[in-house]
Amino acid sequence: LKLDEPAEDPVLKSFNLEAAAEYMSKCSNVVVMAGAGISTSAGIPDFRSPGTGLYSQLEKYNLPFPEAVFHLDFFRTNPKPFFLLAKELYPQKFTPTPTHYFIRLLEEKKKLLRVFTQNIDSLERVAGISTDKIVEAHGTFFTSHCLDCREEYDLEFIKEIIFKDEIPHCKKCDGIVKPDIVFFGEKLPARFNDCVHSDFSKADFLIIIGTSLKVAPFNRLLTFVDKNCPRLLINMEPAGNSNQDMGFGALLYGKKANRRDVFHQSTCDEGVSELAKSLGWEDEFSKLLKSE
Ligand code: CNA
Repeated sequence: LKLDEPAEDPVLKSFNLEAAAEYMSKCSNVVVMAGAGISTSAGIPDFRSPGTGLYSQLEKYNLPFPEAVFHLDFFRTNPKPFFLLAKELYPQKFTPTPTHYFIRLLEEKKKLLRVFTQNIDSLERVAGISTDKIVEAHGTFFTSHCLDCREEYDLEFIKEIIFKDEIPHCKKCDGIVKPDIVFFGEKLPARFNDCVHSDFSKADFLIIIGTSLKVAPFNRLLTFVDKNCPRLLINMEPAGNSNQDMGFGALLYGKKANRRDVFHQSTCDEGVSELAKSLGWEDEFSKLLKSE
């Protein structure tokens, strides 16, 4: 801060969940940024949690480095590790978590502008959130395409083959069929860019939940909201990195005076129940959970 610049007033009364909820109760354009942590309670492992995360279980695949499993060049020459992993990732049942239902409640309350999810498990759809409210930033397992002729295949086709430990090949040209999830080196869906442009300047409250904020460009989105838009992070651990000068890194690593950021350290499901409670939505939230 330069001496001649007046200090800006804080946006929140204090930096806890209650103050965030009080602010949020007046908002109508809430944007949610979600990651693998919102689905771990549905039995789907995340990537980076030590011990349980998928990256810590990849040794058996002899990869040059863990992320190689999601690199297109590596996949073209050796798709086996990806399909073995896909089988492990495949949910036993597609059961959304309380966090998914909280996002649906946000929509029912007419507060949800959009949920941007990095997840590929499609549990947002299963929870009944309208598809036009969802941006699947890293794609989905729901559909697949042949890498060579682009023929489309559905989930059943892929599922049957990966559960036989085989590689799916195109019925037309024999190319490898790859689920429509975004690999490193691939472009994000066009819808992602369109919605980022329309939504982040409009957002009046940002919830970041269940993500390590390690993957770009997704992790930069939190810097796109207005400087007076509060940002609530609900996660088991601090997220972001120390050299993100505008992101949570700055807040957590003490580089900047805080005006509008709240870090609520808990599981996603506990965090959203407390948030629902602070918003006075406790009964509706538990009714919704019971009805599903
Ligand atoms: P990540 O890097 O594995 O980080 C997950 C974060 O969530 C970590 O900070 C954890 O501490 C935290 N976390 C885990 N469980 C909980 C919980 N119950 N409550 C609160 N916090 C929790 O995953 P990101 O999403 O940040 O990374 C982006 C990758 C992960 C995307 O490209 C996804 O496609 C990919 N991914 C998706 C899924 C899925 O679709 N369910 C599963 C695994 C990985």
